Amino acid sequence: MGKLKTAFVLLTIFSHQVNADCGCNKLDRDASVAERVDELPAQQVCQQQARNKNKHYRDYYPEETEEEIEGMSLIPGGSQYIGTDEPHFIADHESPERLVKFNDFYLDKYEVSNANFAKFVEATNYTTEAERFGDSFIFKTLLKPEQQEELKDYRVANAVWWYKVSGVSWRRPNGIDSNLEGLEHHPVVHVSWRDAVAYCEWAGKRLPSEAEWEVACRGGKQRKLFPWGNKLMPKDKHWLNIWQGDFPDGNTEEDGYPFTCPVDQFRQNNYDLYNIVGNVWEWTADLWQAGDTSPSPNRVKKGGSYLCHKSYCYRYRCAARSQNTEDSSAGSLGFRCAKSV
Ligand SMILES: [Ca+2]
Ligand SMILES: [Ca+2]
Repeated sequence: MGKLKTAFVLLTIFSHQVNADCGCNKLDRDASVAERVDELPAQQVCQQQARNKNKHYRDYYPEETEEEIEGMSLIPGGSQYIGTDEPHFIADHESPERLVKFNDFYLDKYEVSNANFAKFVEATNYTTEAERFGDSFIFKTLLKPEQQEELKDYRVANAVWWYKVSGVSWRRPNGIDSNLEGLEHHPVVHVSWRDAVAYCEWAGKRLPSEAEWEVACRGGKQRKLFPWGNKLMPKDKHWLNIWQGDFPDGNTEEDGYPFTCPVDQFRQNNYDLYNIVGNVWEWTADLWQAGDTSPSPNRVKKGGSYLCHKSYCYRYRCAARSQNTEDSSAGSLGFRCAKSV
């Protein structure tokens, strides 16, 4: 196969893998992502809302001595609206708003870090999919200009700021010459959905469902855009790691981070969750299209990343959602784990 043809095939294949980051994903979504329940009686809804109002998660069980799990928050079960009737990306099926019912569960306070993923790899000799494929996707500004020129045929169609680069993996997240020095407490990236599932299983945990993730994101609040409310920058502070300036050529880095930030950097809601929006996208357990039996189906990812900007990827809202195939990996995609009570 000639080089040009190879490049075309790669562009075609991988545009399906990471195109969600450019807002061009158009897959239909089946309605069964979240567990739906009938409308609760009004009194029960009021009780639930009162229970959820601006409380720290520990306040829900003042008389109980629930098991504390290191690095995890207990998300109290109940009913909560997820989704929105005011969708920004209709094709993403952010709407309709619906009430979901869920049990107590634990969720990692932080995205899984490189240090923790390294423990998993050391204990299991696990090889990630990106390592087996031999490449992954990184953002263009991580490449020198001459590297960008050399690899221009390996950009993603309709998202030419993504380059597929040989040798990039979680161990070399920012290019073939990079390493994890100084990134130990940054989120692990270049991990596929299957890699994330393997890690969570090793840790005695699991990936959260989309509904669980979104309920946790909302922090007990109803119908808010962000985990803390509707304003992007209350008190004129940065509450998440996204992109400031003009995408994709002018990141002013006003939040302090051009790429990933440490997993414990931005505390965002009353459930003590950090970077639940922004920093890196997070895999969830859910299929994008229910019943998809293809070999590598799309899975739902949530929360947006350090590359998101309102002008093209306004997906750092709790209701926002996107997808990638199970075997995809990129420098802006990680995960956190959940655990049933
Ligand atoms: Ca940033
Ligand atoms: Ca995140």
